[in-house]
Amino acid sequence: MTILVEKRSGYRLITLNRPERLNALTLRMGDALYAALGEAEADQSCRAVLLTGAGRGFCAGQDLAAVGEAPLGDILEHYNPLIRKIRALPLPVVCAVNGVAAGAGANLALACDIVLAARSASFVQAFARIGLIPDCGGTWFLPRLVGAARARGLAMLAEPLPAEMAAEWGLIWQAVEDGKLIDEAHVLAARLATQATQGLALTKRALDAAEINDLDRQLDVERDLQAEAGRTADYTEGVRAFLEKRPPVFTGR
Ligand code: T3D
Repeated sequence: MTILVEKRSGYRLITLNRPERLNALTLRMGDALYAALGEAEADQSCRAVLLTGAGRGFCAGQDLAAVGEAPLGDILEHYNPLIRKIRALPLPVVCAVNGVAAGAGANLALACDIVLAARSASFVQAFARIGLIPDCGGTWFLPRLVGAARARGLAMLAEPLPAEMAAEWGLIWQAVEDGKLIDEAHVLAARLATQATQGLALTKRALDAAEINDLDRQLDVERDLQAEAGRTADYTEGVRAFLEKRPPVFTGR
């Protein structure tokens, strides 16, 4: 099984599982990951996803021994839906980058909502080393996360960016002690699973929309999505809990 799924209380742990190849992606593995995300979305009890890798790497990108599986552009017909799925998933997706994240593997991580990385992990836009361009959203994520100059350096030099520097640059949320990574990621996923799920899903939509909107248009987006958030039971509960001076009990509805 190249993708392992474990149901936890309120969330699912999804593990990339080809450790002998640093979890390099094959088309079947990409499709299996897509299916696992779809199953998480369809499960009413699942309110967050935690993605990580088995072994010493997170994901080394496309399996270069399997590129003959399909023409280059066709490979992305399998991986692009994966990136779109993560971005559009109405659940928070936490990524625990346990080791090197290279090529499509780096950008798979960057597609997630909150990225934690072990201090020993690194991010490599490895594409330039083999004559390719950053894909799986790399050319979109990089300049938005770290700015134009750093995006170009990362993409064109293909040097590993250590986790701590990735956090300093704003590429990821946090670098964490290696031995604490998975526990901290579980705590975060479990915490997110108790939050106002629909509000978080709408937040994802608003932040993604902001990437292309001017302020005027974005204010309209916020108005419309806030109206949706305001119709959720969790909003009612959040306000009631505040007024009653107690912690809210959100149901994700
Ligand atoms: O259509 C399209 O658009 C194509 C899509 C492309 C998307 C992409 O992702 S392109 C980029 C592909 N990925 C890479 O170029 C990264 C290749 N890997 C590396 O540069 C290095 O392995 C790492 C920097 C990631 C890690 O280095 P290191 O020294 O820690 O590990 P290693 O010894 O290189 O790798 C360990 C094993 O995993 C090794 O196998 P072995 O020798 O023990 O049998 C290595 O060959 C294998 N491995 C690592 N990455 C890949 C891989 N095997 C296949 N494909 C890989 N991408």
